[in-house]
Amino acid sequence: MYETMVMARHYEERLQEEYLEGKQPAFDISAGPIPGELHLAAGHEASGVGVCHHLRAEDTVTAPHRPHHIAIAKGVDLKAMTAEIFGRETGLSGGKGGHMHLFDPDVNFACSGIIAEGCPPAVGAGLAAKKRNTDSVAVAFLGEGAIDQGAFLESLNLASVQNLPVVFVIEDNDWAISMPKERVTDVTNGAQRAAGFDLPGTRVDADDVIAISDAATDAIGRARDGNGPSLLEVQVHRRMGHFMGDAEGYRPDADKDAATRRDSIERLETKLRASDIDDETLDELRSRARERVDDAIEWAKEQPEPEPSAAYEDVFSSPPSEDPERAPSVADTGGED
Ligand SMILES: Cc1ncc(C[n+]2csc(CCOP(=O)(O)OP(=O)(O)O)c2C)c(N)n1
Ligand SMILES: [Mg+2]
Repeated sequence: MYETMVMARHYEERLQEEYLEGKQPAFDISAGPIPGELHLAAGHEASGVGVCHHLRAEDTVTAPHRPHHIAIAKGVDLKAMTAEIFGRETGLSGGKGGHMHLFDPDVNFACSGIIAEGCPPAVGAGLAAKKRNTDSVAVAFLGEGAIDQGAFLESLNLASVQNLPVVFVIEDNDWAISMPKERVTDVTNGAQRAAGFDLPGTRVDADDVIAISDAATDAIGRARDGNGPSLLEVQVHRRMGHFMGDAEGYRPDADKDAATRRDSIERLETKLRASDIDDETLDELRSRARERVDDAIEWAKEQPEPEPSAAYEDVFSSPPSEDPERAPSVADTGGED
């Protein structure tokens, strides 16, 4: 878990550097090696890792717009994921999905930029597992800012009434872009939402990967054993802006400082040292994690960009035009498909 957490943190730090290249001085979001928006998850590692290390490749995970730590913990191919983020042809979706739309059928992982959107597909995966009589489970991650969305509440209901093997994990980082949670949500503890659906709800108050893993053992075990869904909320922290380029003018300095001080990786290091894991072992794990990240980034940057002529491939179920030079018209896209 330590190695995966270090990998996830180093990944975000390296992407941060790469992302800024070429975008300054007048922040041009389309410039540089990583075009488009980028939401980094530094400070969320304990949640993705504490939950996903209980999962198998055949279990399904859906993640929100801040997905990298969860994807890494679920075992998504790091090189193909990085190439996707860099918009390259060898990326998970041929470079057309970008960082918010990673999709890896090999380990049943998907994410979406639409908040709470991962909940209904996770319920669908849970229903499929039940109908197929397997013991696979599905986990839907979402932010605390998404817990008032209909998609989440309807998913809790359907999972509950059908007794499906689904675990909903709320990552509470206190903020939804610039909105503090107390201004938009009636409960301070999102796990309380479970009571309205007659489900177990648990909150882990600190971003302590061991405590999160313990809570996930119960929730995932329950789902695997056919005892139905549950809801887990975990406290995490946003160490960076909502997205790259966010100056965070709305955020008090004390809040930012507190998020930086509460480092889940340091917390785990302290625990590991107390269990007689020596510095040399920790160094080895850290180096191996960083090397994997650096290799993936170097590899991705050398990958080719997709051919412009392939722009419509895999985008429409029936391409609007066989002629790559011709842009789709309303008539093209509004047809029977
Ligand atoms: C349905 C929908 N509404 C609004 C948005 C715009 N939006 C993007 S991220 C975000 C806030 C998300 O906050 P939270 O769920 O707490 O996740 P965090 O960014 O804190 O990880 C919003 C409102 C969206 N992507 N989808
Ligand atoms: Mg949030």
